[in-house]
Amino acid sequence: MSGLSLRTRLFVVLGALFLVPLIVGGLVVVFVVPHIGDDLMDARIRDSGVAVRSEIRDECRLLGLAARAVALESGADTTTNAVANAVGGGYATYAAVLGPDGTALMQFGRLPAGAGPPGALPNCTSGQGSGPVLAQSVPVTGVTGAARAVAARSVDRAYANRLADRAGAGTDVVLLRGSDVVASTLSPQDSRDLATSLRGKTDLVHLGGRVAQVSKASSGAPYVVIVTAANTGLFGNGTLSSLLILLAGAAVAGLLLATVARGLSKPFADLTEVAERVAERVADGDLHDLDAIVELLPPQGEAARLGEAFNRVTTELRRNMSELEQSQEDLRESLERIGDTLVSTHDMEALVQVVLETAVVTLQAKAGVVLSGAPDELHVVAEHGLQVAGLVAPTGITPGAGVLGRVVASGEGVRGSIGSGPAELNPVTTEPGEGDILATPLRSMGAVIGVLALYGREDDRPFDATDDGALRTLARQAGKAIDNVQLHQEATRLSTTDGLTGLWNFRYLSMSLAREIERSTRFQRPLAVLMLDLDNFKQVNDRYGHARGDTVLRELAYRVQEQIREVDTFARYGGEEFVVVLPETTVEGAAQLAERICDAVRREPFRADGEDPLLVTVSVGGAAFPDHGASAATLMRAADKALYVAKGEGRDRWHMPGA
Ligand code: GH3
Ligand code: MG
Ligand code: MG
Repeated sequence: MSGLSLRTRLFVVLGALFLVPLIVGGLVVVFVVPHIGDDLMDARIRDSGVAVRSEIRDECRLLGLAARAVALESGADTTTNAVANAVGGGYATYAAVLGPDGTALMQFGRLPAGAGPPGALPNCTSGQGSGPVLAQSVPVTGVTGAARAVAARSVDRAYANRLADRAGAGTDVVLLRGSDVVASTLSPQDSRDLATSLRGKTDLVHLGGRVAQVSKASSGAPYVVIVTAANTGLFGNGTLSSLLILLAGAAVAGLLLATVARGLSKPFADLTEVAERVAERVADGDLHDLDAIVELLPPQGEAARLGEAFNRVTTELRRNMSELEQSQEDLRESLERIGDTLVSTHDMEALVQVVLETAVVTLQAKAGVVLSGAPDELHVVAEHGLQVAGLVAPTGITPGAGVLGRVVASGEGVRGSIGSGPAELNPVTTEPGEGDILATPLRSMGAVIGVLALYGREDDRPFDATDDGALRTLARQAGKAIDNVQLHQEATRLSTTDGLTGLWNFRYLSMSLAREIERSTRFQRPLAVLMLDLDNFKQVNDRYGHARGDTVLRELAYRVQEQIREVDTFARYGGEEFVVVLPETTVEGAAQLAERICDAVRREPFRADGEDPLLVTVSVGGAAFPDHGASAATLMRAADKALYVAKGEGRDRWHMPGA
């Protein structure tokens, strides 16, 4: 039974419990009930027998009364009337007044064939076997020539039917004289067969499907009387119907059992199904929505408790899995973060810091450092946890010196215990001198620019080849990002600076001036601009060539740059015209600077290798915010006007309204 499902087992056990009483009940129905039926049947047939015999005896008595009536009436009336009254009143089927020799003086009705002469008819009360007629005769007195009066009734099929009616529905009656059938409700053949099979029997006899009661001829009932009926038992045809009932009962019980077994086993079937589903999910590594599966379980009972236990297991499983997923997610996030940062940031230092921190966290290092500056002396650009780990921050490292310097010089990474033997692990005093190190060169534009180094693992396990691979990957990505930053910086620089002089270009000047005007407007601070234009510059180009003109422009830029402050914006406005934006500067301050610029240009001739020195001068126009202009455009126009004035006044000078 161990291989069977719970449902089947329940079915079998419950079946046994139900079937035992059912079988007992069935046996009762099959074996006892028919007997009860038989007994009832026997009693009924017996009663029928009694009823039939008493009917015959009553008939016999009635015939006696009829004969007596004929005798009496024959004395008082005519014999003709006497016999006619007996038959006409229904008391007899035949009546006669007989002479002493037995011949009929007067008769009415007919005797059936085989009844013999009327004088020879036996009295039914004598109990002697009679032919097909019941008869009684009495003496007649006082009537001339008459001796006896007779009343008789034909014993035929009609009479048998009457008897059968008395016996009850479904009953047949057969009357015998000796072994001859006198009258019967059955066919002549059936009657003879029945008579044959019952010969010599008395009382109740069971014959196949019939019951018969046989009673001997007696006084008043001079026939062997057989009363018979089909044995229908309690429910008709006993055994078959009992079997049908049994089968129907078994079918109902079976259905009931199947339902009960199913109801009892369903929670376990559900649990099994849920367990299988969860197992499938776990096998697929998908632990989401497990609750939804477990909720399929019934809310109460043992199965529910099993389900709860099961839920705890899945919850625990899911917790472990989600922790795992979380740590994977953390790693993925930090890698994504570095990816985002690397792509988006153009701040070199922040970028290097992120790379370093990602390396430290990912490889679970105690500390880390990034040095750059190759091929010159290396300097720290990012560090993490050095002080906490009790490590010296590297200083004064030159490529080729110590562990870090060698990585930069050779372009080869290093992994191992510092100072453990090999030359590449031999430190200088100004870098960490003990513990484990994992370092890899940082490259940009194909050249080694620095080194990324990690010191010691949190769990004190030495760095392995996998760690090395991971660090190289990070360093490679960092290198690409640094390239990006440098390219971006170069592009930005190119787009806002002038290629010839390296000064800010017109575009940057516009942005810068707008910003300064806004700031001065908001804080009501002074602001001034100077516009510069070289004097007779066309002649320089014409006389010495365009290249010499370019050199002069660069020299001018240099000389003016020397005169201005860090916060001032010095831009090439276009051609040989320049603009200086002077925040926090009044008309007086601007005028002083204009003077200094003119002087710085004029004072020394412009020299160039293998060329004649050139005397160059510049004219300057100034304007102040907000007196000469409250917007960028009006301020610049005012400065241009002032420049025009300076040119008009003879060049090599400055002009500024109000100064
Ligand atoms: P002035 O300003 O004193 O009135 O006389 P100018 O000769 O300087 O006249 P202007 O300002 O109109 O001359 C502009 C000249 O500057 C024209 C051009 O030959 C020269 N120039 C402009 N841009 C450049 C440049 O980028 N390189 C060189 N070499 N020359 C330039
Ligand atoms: Mg000009
Ligand atoms: Mg000019």
